[in-house]
Amino acid sequence: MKYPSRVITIAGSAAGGSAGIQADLKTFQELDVYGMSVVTAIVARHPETDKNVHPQTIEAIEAQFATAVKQVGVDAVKTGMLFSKEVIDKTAEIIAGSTVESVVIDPVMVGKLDSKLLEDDAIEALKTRLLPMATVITPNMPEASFLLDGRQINSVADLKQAAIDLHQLGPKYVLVKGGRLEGPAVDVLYDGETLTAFQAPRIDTVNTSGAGCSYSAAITAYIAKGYSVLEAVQSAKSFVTTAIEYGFSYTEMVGPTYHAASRKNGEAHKIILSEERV
Ligand code: PXL
Repeated sequence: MKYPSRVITIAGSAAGGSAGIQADLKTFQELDVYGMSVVTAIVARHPETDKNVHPQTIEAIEAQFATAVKQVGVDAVKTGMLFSKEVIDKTAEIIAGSTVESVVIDPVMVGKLDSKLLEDDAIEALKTRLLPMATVITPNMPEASFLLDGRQINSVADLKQAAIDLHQLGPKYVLVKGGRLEGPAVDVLYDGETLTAFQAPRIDTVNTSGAGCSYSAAITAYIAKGYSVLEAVQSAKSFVTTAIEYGFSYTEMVGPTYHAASRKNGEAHKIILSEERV
């Protein structure tokens, strides 16, 4: 038997199970890769103190990555919530010191439930230390805007220009996600030469907690399985669109996407591609 590819997420633990490490591991399992994790912080709101982010120590972060490398080995890595400059520096150092070939960076900044997932003084470290090491970066519109010094992004044309400009920071591929636009759900991928737009139907739901985490986790899983970046994005978008379609909530709060939806329903959303050379 060929063993599954080995994938690790370096991210925050979302106690509610919809986002962060939990979304990543559910996605890895659905796509049949071997999932591992480095927890950078625990996100869980204390009912009395209101404290929501509980960072882990640099030592604990290093220990988790070292354990995964020694016990199992790592084919691909994804990063999510890193929270502080210190964690970003350490993450860059441990990835650079490893043999991992594929690196997906989701530049997580703010959660749907209004938690601040990246400190203000960490953005520069993200730009200069981590993004240049990436195979793919996956900013949503607010994140792309932050990384481009506050520039407005309001259209597919803006997504394309943002992808071209973010490519200057050094990643091999930039995927800017247009989830917050109206109309079809369009994301734009740029590799330094060609812009590719990926289009899926817009799904009318509020239950999208962890959709971005799951999307980047799925991209990482497909790359680890040997797909090209373009194929990985296409397959991951189909997976996450189905997960969003079957999103639900147990309470009055914004609920999770349904990671098992593609498997249970044998369903895949068709993603329309269009290419343009720049
Ligand atoms: O969806 C972004 C996100 C990422 N990582 C963690 C989170 C969230 C949103 O709440 O909690 C740990």
